[in-house]
Amino acid sequence: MKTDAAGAPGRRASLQKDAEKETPATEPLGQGEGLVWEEEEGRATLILTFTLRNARKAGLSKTAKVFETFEAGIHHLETRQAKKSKNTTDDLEFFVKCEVHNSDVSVLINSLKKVAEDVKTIREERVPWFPKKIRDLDKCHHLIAKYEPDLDHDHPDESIFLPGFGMYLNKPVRGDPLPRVEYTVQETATWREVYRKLSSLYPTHACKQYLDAFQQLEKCCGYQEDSIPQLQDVSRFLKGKTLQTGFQLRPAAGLLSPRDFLASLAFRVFQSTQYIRHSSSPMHSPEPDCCHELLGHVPMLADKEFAQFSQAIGLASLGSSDIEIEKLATLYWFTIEFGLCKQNGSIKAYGAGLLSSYGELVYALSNKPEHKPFDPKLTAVHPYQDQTFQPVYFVAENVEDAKAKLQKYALKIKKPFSLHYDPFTCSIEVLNTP
Ligand code: NLE
Ligand code: FE
Repeated sequence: MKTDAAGAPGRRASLQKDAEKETPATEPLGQGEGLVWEEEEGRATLILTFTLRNARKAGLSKTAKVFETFEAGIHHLETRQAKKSKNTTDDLEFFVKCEVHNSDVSVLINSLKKVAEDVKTIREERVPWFPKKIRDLDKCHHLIAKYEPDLDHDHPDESIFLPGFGMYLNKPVRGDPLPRVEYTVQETATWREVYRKLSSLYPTHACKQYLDAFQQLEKCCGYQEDSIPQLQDVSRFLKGKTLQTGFQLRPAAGLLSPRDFLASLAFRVFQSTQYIRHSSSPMHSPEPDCCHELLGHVPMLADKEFAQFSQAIGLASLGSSDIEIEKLATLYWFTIEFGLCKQNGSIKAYGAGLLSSYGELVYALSNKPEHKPFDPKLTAVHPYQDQTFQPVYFVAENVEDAKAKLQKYALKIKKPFSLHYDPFTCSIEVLNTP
């Protein structure tokens, strides 16, 4: 986040009189940073400055024509007399903020160069599109195909690609309630096995926040070994009065792109799969399934501090570059998925990937893997793999401390704007935009 005036070209493009007071004569209008915001449906917002010579005789209408030709939506247009010109009354400097189709950006700039001088988009920086309202999450459903059924015959969950599973792979549609799924006897048997084994480990292996929430879920939300809880009921429970972390679940068809997945966390929305792992490998699945969501993620999302931690990663991801997204996804991986924390002199698990896998939960708290202290800067660039157990786990002092460290880290991510989340309207306010 930049707060200096140079980071806000809109503010520098003051009216003609003010410009004379504030802007040194040699500095062009709008000097600062040029941003191209990727808008929905392929539209970009563009900041331009240029000089028009002999504006009185020619040029003004030609300039306007360029914007008309590309059907640019003008958000802001200002002019002032050019400072360095001999012919001051007739040369104009322009500052224009407009919106055009992504594919027209460079053609428009080239056309402008034919009629005007000093055309600048001033250090162009692309800001990736991100959702601003909760309903924009309808566009955040890009899947990552981790396994190719034709190529990866060893993958235990190959059945999730079979047509019969189609009914679980619901593409969420705006306003759709979470679908209720009728699980088969075999699927429920898999759940039973996973549930029974894991709940015997939790008292010694799971962190306190997890245990408290799990107890609540068993008491009030139908968590039990004989039936798979419905996402709809669990979502209502998380959002409702009892716990009030405001998290809600949303159906996802599989593993989502990190950008889309993290963006939903900013709105306290957790995208969850609904199908269940293959019965041949109940104690570990390399990718998410409903055992992982319900036993791994849901209890932790019921904890206030943890919910804030999750949302903080989500907010940090909005509008971030691909490199930053990769780092945040790595942080997510080593905390929300595979995090450990200290508790009363011992180490416990709070990561969902551990709490949903009997095999890895036992292994993670044994002396086999390496344990390192959680430090966002180092953790964010630590290599990870997603095929089998992790060789390294990061240990946080506690959830509060992890949250504080993460928030400090997030503040250092460079963005030419800042964000504010309004929990009442579930929308993002973008501040300091050009
Ligand atoms: N290994 C986890 C499990 O077996 O439930 C799933 C991890 C998904 C990232
Ligand atoms: Fe997960």
